[in-house]
Amino acid sequence: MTDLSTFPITRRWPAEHPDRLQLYSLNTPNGVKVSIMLEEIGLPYEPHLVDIAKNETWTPEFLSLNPNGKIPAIVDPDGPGGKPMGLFESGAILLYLADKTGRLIPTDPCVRWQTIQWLFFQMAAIGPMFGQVGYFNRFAGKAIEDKRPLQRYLDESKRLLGVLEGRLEGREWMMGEYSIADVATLGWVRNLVTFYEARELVGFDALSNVPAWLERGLARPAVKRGLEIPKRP
Ligand SMILES: N[C@@H](CCC(=O)N[C@@H](CS)C(=O)NCC(=O)O)C(=O)O
Repeated sequence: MTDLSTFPITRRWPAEHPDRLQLYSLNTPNGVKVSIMLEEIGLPYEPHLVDIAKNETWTPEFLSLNPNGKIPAIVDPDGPGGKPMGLFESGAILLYLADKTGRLIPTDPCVRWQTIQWLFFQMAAIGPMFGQVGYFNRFAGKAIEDKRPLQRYLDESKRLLGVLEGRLEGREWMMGEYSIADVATLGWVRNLVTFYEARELVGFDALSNVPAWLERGLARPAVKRGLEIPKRP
């Protein structure tokens, strides 16, 4: 039986099936990237709910796996060389799982790098900007009277959606084929126009390729399942 006791995170979130990949997460737009990916590739895993509303990412056990105190994070008992490995940052986890299974990343070197480029576009632009819209439009920042911060992030999010709209022209998915770039981006676009209540503010319905892509993505059974794992309490 695999021994994960060298990972302090397993003391707070014990592994019932230590031979399976351990996922520490919550169904936020960053969290669901990994659960969607795991559902897509069918790798056995054990999800553990980390309640960010209770500051559980700031506990010593969680910080031992991710010193940056953010979900998602994983421990793969069958890491490189068959040895257990911990990993955080959703983009790194997606790339790791894609390489481990040979799934959702093209093998042609040029197309592979372009997939990584669009993954970074999500990580560096879509996620941080849409997240600020959430803060200023829906959460604590909503009470701030000066609307310039909200407007700044709305403008940038609208511009980014325009980039995505262009990329999806003539393509079903961001790389043509469904890939980790879509896995990373779907949950963020969904959140922007639902949970963050910015659908009208970013002019979503004036677009055509992005809404059609989102609908296609949300219809995938693995996406439907992944969006609920681990479910918010
Ligand atoms: N760049 C990180 C961002 C992760 C992140 O921001 N996670 C949020 C939830 S979506 C979190 O754990 N927040 C808890 C907190 O800051 O207290 C990634 O993609 O993994």
